[in-house]
Amino acid sequence: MKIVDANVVVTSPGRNFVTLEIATDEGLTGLGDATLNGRELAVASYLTDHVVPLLLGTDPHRIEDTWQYLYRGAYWRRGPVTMAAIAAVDVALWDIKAKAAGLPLYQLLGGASRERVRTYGHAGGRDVPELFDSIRARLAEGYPAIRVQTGVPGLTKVYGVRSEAELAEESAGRGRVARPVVEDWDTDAYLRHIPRVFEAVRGEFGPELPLLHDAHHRLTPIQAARLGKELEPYRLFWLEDCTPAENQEGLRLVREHTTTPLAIGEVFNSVHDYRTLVDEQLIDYVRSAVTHFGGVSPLKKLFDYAAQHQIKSAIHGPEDISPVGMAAAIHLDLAVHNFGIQEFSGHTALTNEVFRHAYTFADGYLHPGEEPGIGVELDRELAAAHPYAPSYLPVNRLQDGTVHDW
Ligand code: CS2
Ligand code: MG
Repeated sequence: MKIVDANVVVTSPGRNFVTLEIATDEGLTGLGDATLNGRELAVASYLTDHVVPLLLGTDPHRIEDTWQYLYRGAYWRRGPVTMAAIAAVDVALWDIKAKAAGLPLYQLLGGASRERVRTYGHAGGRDVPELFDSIRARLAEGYPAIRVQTGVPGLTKVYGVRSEAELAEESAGRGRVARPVVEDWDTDAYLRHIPRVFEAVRGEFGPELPLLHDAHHRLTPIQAARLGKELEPYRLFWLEDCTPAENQEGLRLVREHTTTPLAIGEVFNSVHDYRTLVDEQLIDYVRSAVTHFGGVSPLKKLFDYAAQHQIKSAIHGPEDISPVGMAAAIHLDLAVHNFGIQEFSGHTALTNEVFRHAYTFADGYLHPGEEPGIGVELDRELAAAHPYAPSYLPVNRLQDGTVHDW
């Protein structure tokens, strides 16, 4: 079999997605997700200008060799743009291989290790009553675990905190912004507030519901250590991205002070970003996305490495991972032994029409379906009817104007 064509499709059915479609001389096609939120066109160009010409004429069955060729051959290694581009190739080739075998991808990854894939959903509210409503909405949708984010008194706009109405606006694409929105931040106010929020949530929803919280890299190690300690009575499933992730050594201090489980990795793009964290067992969950980590091949290797340290998988699955990236994730979730949990927010009805997928979400659990390959089809016409629209992630400033991690 030979690759005869490859195209990059940038579409915006509410938010931007970058998709690579590879076609072979035997009529099989494969899809890969290369979406990098806020920097989409950089990956599209990397693929179109520098990767697609190298793929034409090559054997799509040689996934590992192609991966190494693109990674080592470029000389300039790692980085989100490069690794999202390589991820799209990797997933598209796995899609083709699994279709050629007539099997769903998870069968090629070792087969199912479980019947279904546990998820967590997002709840948020500007204040506690609004948060409770949002938690109730997620519970009604069947989510067995819930990420809890809230507004902080005195701050006007905090990442991850939206009313249900704002969330609907955003998913419909009306939240797209041509320049980053500026949010505000005060760490002391946040640290004073969050333990009280979790106390209230436990009081209302009881001791059993698995609760997660994302600190989005905004704390120093000593601040994160204190937060982890103060949240211990509320027994979190995890505290996510508590410190700037690139300082792996910083997590030592957090770990020494708290038994709150730690999760990290959505901004990582290679195993080297995890070395200290895994070797020293400083975290409990690795949270990279298939789409940003170079694909299914390297993420499976990371999970196998993490398993030796009793660390579990928790693939990043926000709305900005396309259904193609989600499908690849769900196949991997079903197959790996050290699966932990899968983040899942779902997509709008329009997005699900552009990317028709075999995976299903029922009672809070996902299943990849039994279609050969990853089980996603791209409706090119519908995709073309919703062209790219510039959109940015927010920035965060302290009250004196200093830029802060968001
Ligand atoms: C978040 C993401 O899903 C998460 O845990 O941290 O929403 C993240 O902010 C976005 O994927 C950025 O594009
Ligand atoms: Mg996060």
